[in-house]
Amino acid sequence: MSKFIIVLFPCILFLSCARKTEETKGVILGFSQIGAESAWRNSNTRSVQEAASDAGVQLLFFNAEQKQENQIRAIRSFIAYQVDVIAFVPIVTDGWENVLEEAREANIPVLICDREINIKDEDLFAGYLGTNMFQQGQRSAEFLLKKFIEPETGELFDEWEAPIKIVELRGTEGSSPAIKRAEGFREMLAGFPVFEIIYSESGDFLRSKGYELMRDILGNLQDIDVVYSHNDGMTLGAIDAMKERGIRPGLDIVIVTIDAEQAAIDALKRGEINAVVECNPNQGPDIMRLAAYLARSESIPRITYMHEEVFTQWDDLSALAPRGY
Ligand code: GYE
Repeated sequence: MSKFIIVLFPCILFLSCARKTEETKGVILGFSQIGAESAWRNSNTRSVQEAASDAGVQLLFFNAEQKQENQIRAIRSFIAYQVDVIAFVPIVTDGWENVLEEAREANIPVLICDREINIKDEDLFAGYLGTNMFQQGQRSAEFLLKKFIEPETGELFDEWEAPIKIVELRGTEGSSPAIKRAEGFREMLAGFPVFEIIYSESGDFLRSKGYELMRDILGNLQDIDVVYSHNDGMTLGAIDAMKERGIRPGLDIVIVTIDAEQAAIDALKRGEINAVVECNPNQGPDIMRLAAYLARSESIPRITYMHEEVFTQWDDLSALAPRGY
């Protein structure tokens, strides 16, 4: 029996791979990426490019260098080229009506990836594949509740003093991760007035801006208890600024960050970060799978979320596999 499984298993694997390639092979996919603002983004780009090549998808890839107008231009060029499917990562939520209308007129299905859009006519796109950013905000706040609040009494643990002062480093203004991560976080803390967000500013998801913001904040504000940062890049920059001032990240200031890059996991293991909320960039294989359905005019789910976890200072992370980004 066991021999049978050993022999059969690789065959099944081979057959399912072969079938996958067959379904996706030859699909022409136009993909507009927003740029290279973070290690997370670079990994997301790698995932899309590798998955396309594995699946035999012909990928037209454009990097918009953080400009919406470049993305709109790229999408128009995909329409002119008559690709089978258009996929794009909308840098901000608003302003996509016209170009999506043009895609619809050309009969080209559109898959929204990673970031969400805000649009009245939801039929202008076929579906969304990405991560649950509202939940990431909630999970970040959930960690703070565990860290600061005694579950039985609902009061602060003895070692803390109210109010708990929070600094928030937000992502790109008008982008869905910045909006949703802020909303989910606030919703979860709503019943706990001991938490006060004393400062909230956009660091554009950039490590350099995270550093600059934190340097300025530390010059102006005292007694910060928590930094909640919308991505690891900004967090790592903020940690540099704290160390320059002799502040011990993770001890003097509690740090919660989103993405789960290897560098953030390493900082968590060193005790310099207290919680890391995962945002999964490995979306390429699912994008190819959904693009293949759309190319065959089949419907896809309205929303597909990636699997994600939370890593905290209380977890044993010795067996955690290398992140790859
Ligand atoms: O968290 C950040 C990035 O859109 C979810 O964009 C993504 C965010 C990610 O550059 O690092």
